[in-house]
Amino acid sequence: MSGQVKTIPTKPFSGQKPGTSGLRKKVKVFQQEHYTENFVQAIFTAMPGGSQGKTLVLGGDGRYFSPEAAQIILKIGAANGISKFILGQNALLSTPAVSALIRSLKTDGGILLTASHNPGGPDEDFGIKFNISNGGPAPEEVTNGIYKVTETITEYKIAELPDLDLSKTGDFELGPLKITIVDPVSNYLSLLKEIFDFDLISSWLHNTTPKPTVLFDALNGVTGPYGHAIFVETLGLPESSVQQCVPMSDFGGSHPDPNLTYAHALVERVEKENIEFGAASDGDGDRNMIYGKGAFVTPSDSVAIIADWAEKAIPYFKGGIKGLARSMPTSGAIDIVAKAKGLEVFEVPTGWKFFGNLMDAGRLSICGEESFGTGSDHIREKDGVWAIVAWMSILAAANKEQPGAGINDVLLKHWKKYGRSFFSRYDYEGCESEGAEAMMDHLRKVFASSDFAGSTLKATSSDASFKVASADDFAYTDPIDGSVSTKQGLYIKFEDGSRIIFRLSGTGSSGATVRLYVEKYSQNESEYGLDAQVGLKPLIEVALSISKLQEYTKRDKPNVITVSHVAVLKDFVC
Ligand code: VG1
Ligand code: CO
Repeated sequence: MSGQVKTIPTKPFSGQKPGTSGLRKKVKVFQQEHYTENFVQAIFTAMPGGSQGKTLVLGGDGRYFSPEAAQIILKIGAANGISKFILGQNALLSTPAVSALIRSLKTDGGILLTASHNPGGPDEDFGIKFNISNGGPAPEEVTNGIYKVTETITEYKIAELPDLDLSKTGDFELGPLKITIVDPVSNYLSLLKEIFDFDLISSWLHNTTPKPTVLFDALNGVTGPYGHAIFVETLGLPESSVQQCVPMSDFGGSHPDPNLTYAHALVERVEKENIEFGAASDGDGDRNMIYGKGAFVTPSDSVAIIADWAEKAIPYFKGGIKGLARSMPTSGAIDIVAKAKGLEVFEVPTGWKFFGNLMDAGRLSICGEESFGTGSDHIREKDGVWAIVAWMSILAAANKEQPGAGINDVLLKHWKKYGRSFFSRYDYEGCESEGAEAMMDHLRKVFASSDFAGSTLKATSSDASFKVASADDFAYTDPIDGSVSTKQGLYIKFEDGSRIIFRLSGTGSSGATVRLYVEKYSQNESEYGLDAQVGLKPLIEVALSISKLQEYTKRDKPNVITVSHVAVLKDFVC
């Protein structure tokens, strides 16, 4: 086994098109003979500048099939001239940690083994994603190139090598490959220590009376060791302040998705023990949820509030903020902060890959997505643990101004200053693709009619009505490289500033997920305490009737509703 290269004949598999964030399919699909190999070969073939002599980072959330996929990638990489791989121990690295390693070690990119917040295990999801040398997800130009190769592939190259022992850190050689296996946490932790003032956070946690209680939940995903290193080892909190912190290949059988539905173990303890600050992250560590006693921060508010406090609470931003951004469906709360601060603000399509160019060009510092993704230009992925430490920094700073301030105080103060954007997302998971596509086509036809703009849409259970200002398929021209992305979600904007958006998910592994987003802005203080569900009801009725969603998808209820105060798992009705 000298690393001799074998050329294996193969045939294309259909559907190897990377979605919003990499290729995600059921494990059983990846386990088919040649399936994973084809896609991995396509990454090496389509890699910008070719694969010869490149150094790549490799790691992921530790989900089922990760060790097998890592071995395949090493062998196909060796056969394609890759010179070095830097791996996380046991192939574990959070998505933000991969991005940080690519940037600090100046590698040519990385391969991530993750399906993020999707469940794991032999019957669940696996995923592979390619990141480029800036540390961010490959842009569409590259992912389209990868997809093109998968459509015509006839052979792949693989080196005959023994499996690598992934469990030991250090420098190794594997045939022609140089290998370094690193502790997954240390590089990332030093980066966070450069960004944040841990002494400030520590002093808030230890010198306040009564001491604020904290709970971090890794949902059995990859951030367990990161959370332990931060909360217990760095901040000196008790072991009881972290839970579900051992990465499991099936995430303990649940969804590693930090929302009020799937992070119920956190929600229950926060409520029962009246915990001041609770937080969770997803399977691969790029998402976050902030939840303290009686206070849930919507991701759209979270990014706006971080942007508002950044210069005051986070040393990394002391020199100033360059610009702000959000994905299209995310509420406009951050736009209002940008306006107040005189900063540029960008609206990009859903998916973190669209923020990278703006950051590289020095025009973007802080950005977020409504889907529990928040981050900054310290790396090129969204960063769950960063967002959680950012929120602790804000609370520490807020306590200096107003002793005893909690999450609710920060929220209320923000709304009083800037107004409140009510926001809600309905997810209809597991729909038939045909019906979901037909609903989108139906909406496109409605939008195309000349009298739609200017028409009035009425709610079904009240007198509320909304006048359409504009309606279209969202398209984006990247301000840096001029690339155009079309069909990024259907939106209706109303004259009062409210919005309705429909998108089909690009991260599911089978069938279709319809996402319906609604937003309404209010400057009426008496409404700030309202449950978003109440304030948004008329808009939701309008959305359901104009889209004929129930007719097309045969679903009368969503699976997950994310709103300002509560997210509930509805009965699955199909
Ligand atoms: C979802 C979210 C999107 C996010 C993407 C990846 O995509 O809506 O905002 O960037 O997941 O997140 P979609 O196409 O299913 O709506 V993660 O944590 O999977 O890397
Ligand atoms: Co994720």
